[in-house]
Amino acid sequence: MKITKIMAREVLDSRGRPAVEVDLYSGDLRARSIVPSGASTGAYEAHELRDQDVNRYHGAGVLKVLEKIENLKNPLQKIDFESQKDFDKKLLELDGTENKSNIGANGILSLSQAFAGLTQMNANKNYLFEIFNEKPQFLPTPLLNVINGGAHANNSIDVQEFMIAPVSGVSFKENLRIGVEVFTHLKQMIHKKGLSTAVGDEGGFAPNLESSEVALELLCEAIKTAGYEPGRDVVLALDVAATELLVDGLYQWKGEQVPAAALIESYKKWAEDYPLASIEDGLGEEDWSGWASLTLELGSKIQLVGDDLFVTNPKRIAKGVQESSANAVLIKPNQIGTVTETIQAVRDCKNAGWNPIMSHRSGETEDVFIADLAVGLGCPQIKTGSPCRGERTAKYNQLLRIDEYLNYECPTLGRESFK
Ligand code: 2PG
Ligand code: MG
Repeated sequence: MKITKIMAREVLDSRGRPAVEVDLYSGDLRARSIVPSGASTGAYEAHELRDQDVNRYHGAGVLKVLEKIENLKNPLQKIDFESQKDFDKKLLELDGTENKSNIGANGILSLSQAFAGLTQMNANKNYLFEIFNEKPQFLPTPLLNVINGGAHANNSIDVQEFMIAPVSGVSFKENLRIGVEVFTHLKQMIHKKGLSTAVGDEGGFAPNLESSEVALELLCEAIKTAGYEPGRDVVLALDVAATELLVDGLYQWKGEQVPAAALIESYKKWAEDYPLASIEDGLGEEDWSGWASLTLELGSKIQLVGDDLFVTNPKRIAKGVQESSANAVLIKPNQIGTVTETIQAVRDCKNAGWNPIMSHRSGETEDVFIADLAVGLGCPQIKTGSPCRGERTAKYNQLLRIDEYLNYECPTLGRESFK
């Protein structure tokens, strides 16, 4: 496929920060892609290039990336690309750095994702997922982030994300409905307590609850009030984002400075007291030994997901597999920077018998790329915020369309999606 025209522009993400959007043309075909951005970013993520010019968007502008893309026009338009792999390889070559700091991962991924869009059009497919797999065997279970704390909220809760995962529905559509019903009851319950029901960056509530335990209790109650059984119909998942809790090598946890062992004790207790199916970033991104202990203690019982720990990087995933550091990986395309490397990360996970979980960023866009990618790559779960705020529902709505397109015959794995 030949690229005939490239347009790149500065648009906005859901936090009102600049993001890179690319339009890639091949003859009459045009594919568009926008790249999201994180707040609790891992230190080992591919580099997100920003202008650092304080006179524009407080330094967050992306004009430099647009300039870099301008310079890529010539080399990219000369080649007839055979595949995504081919295209991404060329991008990496032109960037020439290990962490994509030359063009910026935001620049590279916008081109890479747009190329996937062109491939879809060129192959005359209705949906993007079909270029990865035309006959997916299951649709992902949604992980809906409904209560926010940590770096994503202004309250005193240590844990960054409290998620509900509806598992007893026969289809994605049914599971989403169950999740939304619980979300609605949760809102009423928070309102009755006289607390704020304003939503945070990912559409979850950020009420001023006293502790993580209170949040977990509240979730179980909301599930019951909605007419469902915690553990059977809906399970819970957390993103602790523990790197954010580290101060001088110790974790700020429940108002004290503690070592990893104290957090592991809390998780063991929670796993007994609540229908907890998954904990993401239970420890910090450098705490490899802590992660190994955590996995030894809890890995046979629940899903332990590395986000900042692995940053979707095949090299870090390989280290984790070797050291039995976790049993699942959060997959964020912009942490690694190309579609090809994202596919590789998912493949490596599966080869290790680990779950790949597709994920959004806290600063998202209307682009639904990850919804199709989750389906096409066979990710058992997708985490893309609460069922409110347009940039979050955009992904869930795309999955509803895909569910319909597949005649509601493509099941979800239910509780099995956490195995
Ligand atoms: C996370 C994400 C997404 P951010 O920590 O998993 O929920 O947050 O995009 O801010 O890194
Ligand atoms: Mg995370």
